[in-house]
This record gives sequence, structure tokens and C-alpha cells, in this order.
Amino acid sequence: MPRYHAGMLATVRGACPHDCPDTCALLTTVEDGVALKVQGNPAHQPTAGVLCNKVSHYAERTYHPERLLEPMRRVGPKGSGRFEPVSGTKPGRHRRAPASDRRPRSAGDPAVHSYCGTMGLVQGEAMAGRFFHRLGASLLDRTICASAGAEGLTQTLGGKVGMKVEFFAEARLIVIWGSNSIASNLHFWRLANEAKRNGARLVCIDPRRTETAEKCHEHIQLLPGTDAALALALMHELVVHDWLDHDYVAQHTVGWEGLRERALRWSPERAAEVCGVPAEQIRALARDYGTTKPAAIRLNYGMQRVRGGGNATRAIACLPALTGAWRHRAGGLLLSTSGYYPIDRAALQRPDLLAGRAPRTLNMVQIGDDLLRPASPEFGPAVEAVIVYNSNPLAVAPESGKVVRGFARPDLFTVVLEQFRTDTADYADYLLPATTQLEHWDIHASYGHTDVLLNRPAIAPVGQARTNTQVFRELAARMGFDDPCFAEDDESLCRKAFGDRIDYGALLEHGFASLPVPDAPFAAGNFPTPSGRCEFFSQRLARQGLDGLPDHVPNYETIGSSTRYPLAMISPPARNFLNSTFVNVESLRDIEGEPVLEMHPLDAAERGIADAAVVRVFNDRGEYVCKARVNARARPGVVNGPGIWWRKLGLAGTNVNELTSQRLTDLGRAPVFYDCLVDVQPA
Ligand SMILES: Nc1nc2c(c(=O)[nH]1)N[C@H]1C(S)=C(S)[C@@H](COP(=O)(O)OP(=O)(O)OC[C@H]3O[C@@H](n4cnc5c(=O)[nH]c(N)nc54)[C@H](O)[C@@H]3O)O[C@H]1N2
Ligand SMILES: Nc1nc2c(c(=O)[nH]1)N[C@H]1C(S)=C(S)[C@@H](COP(=O)(O)OP(=O)(O)OC[C@H]3O[C@@H](n4cnc5c(=O)[nH]c(N)nc54)[C@H](O)[C@@H]3O)O[C@H]1N2
Ligand code: SF4
Ligand SMILES: [Mo]
Repeated sequence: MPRYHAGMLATVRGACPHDCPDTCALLTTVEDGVALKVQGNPAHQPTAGVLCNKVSHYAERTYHPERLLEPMRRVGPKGSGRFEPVSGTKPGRHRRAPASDRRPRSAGDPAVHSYCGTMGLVQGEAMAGRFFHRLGASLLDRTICASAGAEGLTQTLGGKVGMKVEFFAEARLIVIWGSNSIASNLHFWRLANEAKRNGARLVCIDPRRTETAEKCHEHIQLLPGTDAALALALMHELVVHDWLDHDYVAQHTVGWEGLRERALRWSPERAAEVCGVPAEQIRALARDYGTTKPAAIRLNYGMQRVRGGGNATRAIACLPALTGAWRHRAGGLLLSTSGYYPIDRAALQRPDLLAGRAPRTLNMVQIGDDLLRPASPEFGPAVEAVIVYNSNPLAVAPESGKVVRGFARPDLFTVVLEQFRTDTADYADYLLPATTQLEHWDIHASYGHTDVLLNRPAIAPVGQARTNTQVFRELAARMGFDDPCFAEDDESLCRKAFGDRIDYGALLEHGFASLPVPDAPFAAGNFPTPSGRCEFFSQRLARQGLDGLPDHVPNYETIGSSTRYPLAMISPPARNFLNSTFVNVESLRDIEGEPVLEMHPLDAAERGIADAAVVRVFNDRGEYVCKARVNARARPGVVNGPGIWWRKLGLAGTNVNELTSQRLTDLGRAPVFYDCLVDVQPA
């Protein structure tokens, strides 16, 4: 912690903690120990001193009047949001403490729920991982965002690897696939614009007419969950017109014969039928893709939140090898760069502390079902206690009706580490105030560029806020865990994250350091797959009894499969929120306005719904009440519920996840948020 004297002005280098591909370098201006403003660091090339609107408001969020400042104990019913300070609890008042506080607890069946409130490797799973491993708590399958795409990419390219983002600026064709880059990947958009100014063509593939789609030359507004069909039809055209790089295919790929055969079954007409777009548009995209060099695909996770998300990622990831796009540094594909980082997770999280025990693994996507599951031989004991940090499962997990019922169980003991009184915090027995990024050390990888960033604390913890690491250190001490690893401090953990694989001195001096990734990593093959080639056919999948080749796997809930729920609903990120973070920052919430459902004028007219009318969106899982926004951002048959609002700010105390299902994707055990049928009525 820097020491300050009166009037001293300091600038502290940091990193944006949010789950965003950009991982911006921050400069926080501090006066007398108070953070005055948070800005981008112009010295950091990938983010060039520019922050998004959200994080420009980080000081406002840090000093927000609703920041949790002291440990609290729940006094009202779960969910009521009535708490009292733990320190101020008078002895006699203990009698009013919730019943669940008074029961003796076994540590045999605790669960953990955490995700990416911070992407920091230290305030994420470092000390927490050590604590839970030593405790022998259920392990958590952290699948809620990216694991379908990650698995698809790994089966095809060998890992979460791809193009270096800076070279998109030199591409002649950029396909923005399942990404609203202006909202969620601002610094990529800057590069895409540079390419556009230099004459590149921009194509956007998205069921929603996003602000990004509007600014591209072409928008392919396909139905959700049909991306693999589109990719296969593009391959069909590449074959038929011989827009293939035969040499690249022969030398650096596996399984071409099988893929070729499969692609030839996907004429543009057949795909057009499935995708709900004109065949001519598919042909034109194939022509552009097959004949423009270099061509680059910016894939994002929006296209893998459906049943076939893993296969769709595989199909799309085959395209650049077919045309040899990887030969050029401005060609290829980028979904994530996180696989390039040599993170020493074992040193941080110490799985060896399990000491031979093999606790069950719970999939975070199914927390609703899991909290409600009784003990059984297959499941093991019922979950009795849960610690939540870096996540807001009541708002972000699917089928939230069940998540709420689970957290409302009177016999569940819940501890939540939070900065704010979120929907989840309202269900805590104990609510512990957490530090923000301005108040702690951390170290960050990125999934959109290839730099490591160090975050130094700019200010002392606000109120009695504690770092996640400190809470787990203290819990370890209370449990009598005496392994020296529980005494390690945060800066030492920062050093340990990469060991000597990164120049820590450079991190201390500049705040960032680049990984040595080649400019055109797969120009001569060298994919990190078992074969060293791009695997059109995956032997590993075939051995699991799965299809070795990518295919179109239709949604669980395809349009037309239900007579009661004719509309498909997607719920992509809102530009001024970061998942459910920032929803309580007034200046940002004012821009988003209120929870809405975008509907195409035809679908609205059919139901007698006018713009701004209050509507009920519903299916068998639940209902969500919000305002209709009748406009052409929605395509016919698909409604868009941008998220992720806090439930308590919803018109009827729910949000869009009341409607989504807990089913899992084809690969990667991930959620299917955008594979969801609903109907809409005036409320
Ligand atoms: N402002 C802002 N930025 C964010 C986030 C946020 O909430 N707000 N979230 C962050 C997180 S957690 C992540 S994982 C990343 C990436 O998060 P992503 O979920 O990839 O986010 P986007 O790029 O905003 O949006 C994905 C786009 O995919 C579209 N889409 C939906 N279904 C389909 C489909 O079936 N096929 C295709 N082709 N497109 C589809 C949506 O309409 C949307 O425009 O962004 C991060 N950045
Ligand atoms: N319908 C629908 N649902 C979705 C999505 C969607 O597109 N549609 N997107 C999904 C995706 S991609 C993701 S990644 C998940 C995101 O789900 P989460 O990772 O749960 O993200 P947030 O909602 O931002 O919640 C993070 C919480 O962590 C807290 N936090 C931040 N920093 C710290 C810290 O240092 N310590 C502690 N203790 N707490 C901290 C924040 O205050 C915030 O409340 O949501 C998923 N849910
Ligand atoms: S949320 Fe993304 S764009 Fe915004 S400051 Fe953080 S890393 Fe940068
Ligand atoms: Mo995410």
C-alpha cells in the first residue's frame, strides 16, 4: 500500500478486473488516499488509454453510497435484505439470529460458487482454491460462460489460441461472428474500424441488429443456434468453387475427406432454410471469404450459448485452415487468447491439498437444481453450506426460479463476499464486504490480447472491506489449517502466478508485459493439438463416442417445436452493464433505462403490443415482466432481452433468467442461455 501525505497526488497503475476480452490498463489518480478518477493507460498499446463508459465510472462505483462497508448478519427472512452489522450485535439480539445460524455444522458438504466478478488470478481462485482444496469442499465446474466454445476450439485448434488482435487492423475482410463488439470488445472494434478505413469489408453474423451490425457492410441476421449450418454451407461453397488452399489443407489439417463429404451435404439453400436467411447472402459471404486475403474471423461467445455451441465453434474454427488464412498474420480466427498464458494454477490453487480426496464436482450452471437436490447415492449429501464470491448467481444463473428457491432453503448456510447488496447478497446469512480493484493487488491474463497486467492497490480498503484472499486466510486460520501457504501475501501470489515465465520487474515498472506469441502462430501449422494439425476430425471426440466431425446440432428449443411458445429469446449483454455488475451505478443504469424486451414490429402487432407497453414474457419455467421495445433490432420470430438486470429492479422482481433453462451444451457442459422459447403478452 503506498503511503500518502496531505495533498500528495499519485497515479497508480492497475488493470481492469472485469470479464471482458479487452483487459485495459488503468491509471488511477489518487489524492490524500482518495481515488479521484480512473483512466486508461495510454502507454498500453492494445488498449491505448481508452476505457469503456462503464469503467470510466469505476471511482463512482467504488465510493457508491451503497457499498458494503462492514460485515453483516441477516436478521429478516432470506431474501428480505434485512441485515445488521455483526460488530453492533448486542448479546441479547443473538436470539433473533436466523435459525440456520444456530445449528452446528459439519464441513462435509459445503459448496463454493464463484465466477469472474474479478478476472484477477489472485482475488479469483488463488487463496480461495487453497482453502477449498484443504477443506475438501465440492469442486466447481466453472462453465457459465465460455466452456462450450473453449472445448470446440481446443478440439479443433488445440487450445484457446488464435490470431493476435492487433493484426485485425490489416485484414481485408473481417467477419464479426456472434459478437456485439462495440458493446463488449471496444478495442477490437477500434481495430476493425481502422481496417474498414483502409478498405476492408466488415460482415456481422448475429440474430440481433446490434449497434455493431449496423456499422458493418453486411449483416447476416440468422436464427439463434444455426451457426454450424452456416459454416458448413460456407465450406460447401469453398469446395464447389475451389477456393481452397490445397497445400495448407494437405500439410496442416486432419480429416479433410470426411469434412468435405459432410460440407457437400450443406448447400446454401439447405442452410438458408435452417438459418432463416437468403441463400444468396450465404453465397456472397462464401465468395468474399474464399477470395479475400487476408480474411479474419472475430468469433465471440455469443454464438455458443445454445445446445450445439461446441460443434458450431468447431465448424467455424475449421474455416481459416481451408482457405489457408492462417498463413497471413492478419488472417485466421480469434475467439480467445487465454490459452497462450503460462499460468501456474497449481502453485496458486494447490490442488495437492486435496491429499488424495476426490470431492464431487458441481456444475455452476445447475446450481438451481443442485441446491434443491436431496441426498442420494448418485449426488451424495445435500448441499448444506455455500460460500459465494465474485458472482451473482441469483441474477446470472439460468432458471432463476429454482436458484431462488435453493438459496431460500432455511437449512442452507450461506456466506456471500460482495461489494454490493446484490440479489444473491440478500440471501446471505453472513454478508462480508469485499474490496474493489482499487483496493487490492492482483495479476491478470487476458482473453482478447496477449499481455499480462499487474494491478496495484491505489487506495486503502474502503470501510471494513476485505480482500477475498484475506477472508480465506482468516477462515483457514479459524479452521486450524496451518500449511504455510495460507500465510502467503497477495503480492507474493502475484509473483507466483507466472513464476519466471514473465518479467515481473517489467510488470512493476510499466504495469504490463507482453507474452512472446508469434505474429502468425499457425502460418506453418504447429497447432497445439495432439497431431500438431488443425483437427477437422477429432480422434479424442470419436473415442468418447461423439461425432469426430463438426455438425449442425439444432437447438433444444427450436422455433416451431412448441405450439405454446413460438418465439425464440436471446438475452445478450447490455452495453452499459458488465453481466450484472454496474446495474446499481445510476449514471449507467440511466443510459440503459429499464429492463426491456426488443420485438420485431410483426411479432408485436400479432400480439397487440405497442412500443413501451408493459409485457409478460413467459414459458413453463417462469415469467418476466418488462417493457416492450418494438423495433428492428429484433428479427421476426426472435425477441431480445438484453441483460443482466438485478431481479429486484425488475417490474415483477424477476429478470430474463427466470425463463432460461439449465440444459447443457453438446460440448463443455455449458449453459444454453440463447436456446429458449417463450411467448409474450401485454401485461
Ligand atoms: N458491455 C458489456 N461487455 C461485456 C459483457 C457485458 O455484459 N457487457 N460481458 C462480458 C462477457 S462475460 C463476455 S463472455 C464477453 C463476450 O460476451 P458475448 O456474450 O459474446 O457478448 P457480445 O459480444 O456482446 O454478444 C454476443 C452477440 O451474440 C449474439 N448472438 C446470440 N445468439 C447468437 C447465435 O446463436 N449466433 C450468433 N452468431 N450470434 C448470437 C447476440 O445477439 C450478441 O450480439 O463480453 C464481455 N463484455
Ligand atoms: N441470460 C443470460 N445470462 C447470462 C449471460 C447472458 O448472456 N444471458 N451471460 C453469462 C456470462 S457470459 C457470464 S460470464 C456470467 C457472469 O456471471 P458473474 O461472474 O456472476 O458476473 P456478475 O453478474 O458481473 O457478478 C459478479 C459479482 O462479483 C462481484 N465482485 C466483483 N469483484 C469482486 C471482488 O473482488 N470480490 C468479491 N467478493 N466480489 C466481487 C461484483 O460486485 C458482482 O456482483 O453470467 C452469465 N449469465
Ligand atoms: S470492461 Fe473491458 S473495455 Fe471496459 S475498461 Fe474493462 S477491459 Fe476495458
Ligand atoms: Mo462471460
